[in-house]
Amino acid sequence: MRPDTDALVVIDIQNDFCPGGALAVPGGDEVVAPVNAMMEDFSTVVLSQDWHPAGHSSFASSHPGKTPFEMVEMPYGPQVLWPEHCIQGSEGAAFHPGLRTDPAQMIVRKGFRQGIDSYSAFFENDRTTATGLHGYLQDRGVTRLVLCGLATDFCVNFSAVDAMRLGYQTELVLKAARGIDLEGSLEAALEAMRAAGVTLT
Ligand code: VGL
Ligand code: ZN
Repeated sequence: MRPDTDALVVIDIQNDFCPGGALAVPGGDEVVAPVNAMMEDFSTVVLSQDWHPAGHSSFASSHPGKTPFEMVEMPYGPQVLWPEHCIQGSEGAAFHPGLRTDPAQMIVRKGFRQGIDSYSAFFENDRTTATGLHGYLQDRGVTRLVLCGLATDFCVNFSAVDAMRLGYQTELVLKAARGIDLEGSLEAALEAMRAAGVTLT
């Protein structure tokens, strides 16, 4: 068992990010078994859940003439446009049915504001609007995070870099994470995490 100062943060293991889902990550469902096993070691387990309203501004379908995976400029900076995914209350937004959710004390939802996307479990894509997760972890006395989940190059990457910025000792367990890999985004994300001081194991 890990000390109470360690938390496991499980990013977005939802049906839409698994094979057959709207924004399937290759091998996304392969993380379920290792993540379930890791939960045994932690007294604090947090799950994040991508949770968009219908017509969300990160969907290509909300931008006439645009197609998924194109970039647009949002007031807060560049944004990839995605297929419609993780719509609040939909089957696609539900956790993978094999994922253990009982050990989690906290489920943090993100991306629920119409005009702003949120990759990180800590801050939305303007990098300043907080989700509340940092306050929760601080209140629980957590200083060290172990991250896993989907997708390595988007939500996991942004969460890990924010965690370092907030002062957590941060580890990413690669066997329990999978990436989307848009034009080299996976290698770039691994490099960004290394540069930020994230331990990749
Ligand atoms: C994610 C793209 C859009 C993720 C969420 O969980 O990595 N990626 N929304
Ligand atoms: Zn999303």
